[in-house]
Amino acid sequence: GGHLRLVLGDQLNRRVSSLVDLDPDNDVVLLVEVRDEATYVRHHKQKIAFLFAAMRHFAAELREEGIHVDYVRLTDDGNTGSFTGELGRALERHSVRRVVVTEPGEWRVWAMMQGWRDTLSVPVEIRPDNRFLCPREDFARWAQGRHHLRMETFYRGMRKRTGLLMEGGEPLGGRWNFDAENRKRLPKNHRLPDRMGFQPDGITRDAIALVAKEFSDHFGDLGAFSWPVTRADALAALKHFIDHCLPTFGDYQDAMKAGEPFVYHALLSPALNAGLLTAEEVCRAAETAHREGAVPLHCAEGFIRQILGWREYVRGLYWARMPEYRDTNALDASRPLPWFYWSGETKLNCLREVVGQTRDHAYAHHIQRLMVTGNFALIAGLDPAEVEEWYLVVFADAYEWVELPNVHGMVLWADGGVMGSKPYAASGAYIDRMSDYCRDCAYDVKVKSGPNACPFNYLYWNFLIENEEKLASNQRMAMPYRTLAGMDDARRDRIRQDAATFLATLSPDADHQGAQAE
Ligand code: FAD
Ligand code: DLZ
Ligand code: SF4
Repeated sequence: GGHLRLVLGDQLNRRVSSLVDLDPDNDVVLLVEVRDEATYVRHHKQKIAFLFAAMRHFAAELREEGIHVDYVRLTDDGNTGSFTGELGRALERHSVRRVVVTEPGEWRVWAMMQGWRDTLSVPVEIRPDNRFLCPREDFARWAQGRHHLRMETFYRGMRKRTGLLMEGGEPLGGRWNFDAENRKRLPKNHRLPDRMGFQPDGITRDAIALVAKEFSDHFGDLGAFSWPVTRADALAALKHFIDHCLPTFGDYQDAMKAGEPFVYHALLSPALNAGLLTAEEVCRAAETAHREGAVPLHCAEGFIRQILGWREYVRGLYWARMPEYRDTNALDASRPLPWFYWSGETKLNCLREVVGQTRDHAYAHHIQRLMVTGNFALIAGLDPAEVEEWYLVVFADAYEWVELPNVHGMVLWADGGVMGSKPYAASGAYIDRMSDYCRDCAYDVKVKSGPNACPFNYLYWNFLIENEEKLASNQRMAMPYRTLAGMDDARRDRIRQDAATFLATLSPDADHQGAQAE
């Protein structure tokens, strides 16, 4: 007998380590649709449909190569609903010498795999995940002994290691970072590029119909589904992005506009995270476009930093600090997640816009995640575990390895500063500067207190007051705390009162939306 090669739903790449030495004459590739993976959190319908469609296409491609694929569908008779159960059943169907698998993205599945070593009838070989540029061990070595990890240091090391945007050992253009040039608001009447949508084919339509039937009570709509679900389509999406969006990407990276969920963003994260594209090839494509003169350096650098820097960094941090990482709550935040995170029914226009597009597309771009849903969660003191679950549910690209450091660390500062040097708290002025949301809002972003005031304004100061003991000594918070110190008691009381009145209107259940939802 040969090897049984289990490929998980986010490892859909012919070059993944579990398939490199595949022997088509003797080996079997196993892919399984299992209910546990769709429901350990109740994922957005588009995320499940995307993965099932991508898995089915990948299986078909392997079969075309003449590879023996054993594919278990969600509704097949006897499907046990779990990786462990399906692996056990497959071992009864095939006589193999060992199981080969690539280590998973998530700790939860890693722990499951450790159990397989004891319970399965054949040896299990767990191979390193070669879909990333920085091996887990290398990151762990770098992170060892540092309490505060900083992305920028890591990123420069990765630039040197890969040679991306480097020249003679120096950063191309003489600078590592062009962030300052990436902060523009979208001008009025600015025409955004057309986006490349992918019409679902028969396989994808089947997956969509299956999800509509089996997971009808999950969050999200399926109607606008247009994700690339094959490697060929993902490569076409990459090319479209490089040709039409990347040349302007950097300038408007932080911009938000009502009715425009995508701006100049890549929309590549679901494909990247599922293995349809590799980080390396995406970065090389951006670099090549710059070297050929099609893309300015600050745009190529800004984009490569997201992937070579942030993406590798959060993944390394996740594995270096799990499983303890998830359990901290540095700011002792405990307010339940308001229902409007699911319904979108809120008078705060920025939140209504972002939740609405998230329901329609299983997507929001970085600044929306960070400065709208994220910032609100931070300054309203929402419970980290509930916020993390929301982020893991609602986006087509969400996996714990990338979601958790971004939410627990970057957004909520629940890790006490491992991931980011200070909380990204901001008042309404930031949202007003980077978007047009405030124009159509029931609240007035220029008003600081009272019933018409933008809630972000008083929640921001309330957050600083409530966390004074924990944050006032943070160097990078010195400026706002100096301003706070200059406020008299009456002003502080007013802030606390406005915040208490507003927060009392938030309800975690659908039936008690209160004044907030009108
Ligand atoms: P672009 O803006 O065009 O960026 C290009 C690529 O860079 C992305 O595809 C992604 O692979 C990478 N990238 C950018 N920022 C980050 C980052 N902070 N961490 C890791 N990779 C990054 N990304 C996910 O893939 N899954 C998540 O579950 C996820 N959760 C997030 C939660 C919060 C609170 C925040 C602030 C960010 C989160 N991100 C997550 C990162 C980022 O928002 C998304 O990767 C990005 O919006 C995906 O859209 P895009 O492909 O159009 O990205
Ligand atoms: C997210 C997901 C879903 C919804 N369904 C499946 C599935 O049926 N089969 C599968 O192999 N993988 C699925 N996945 C992706 C896994 O959750 C992912 O591989 C683990 O979280 C490890 O990162
Ligand atoms: Fe959001 Fe405040 Fe602007 Fe309304 S006024 S859109 S709540 S930032």
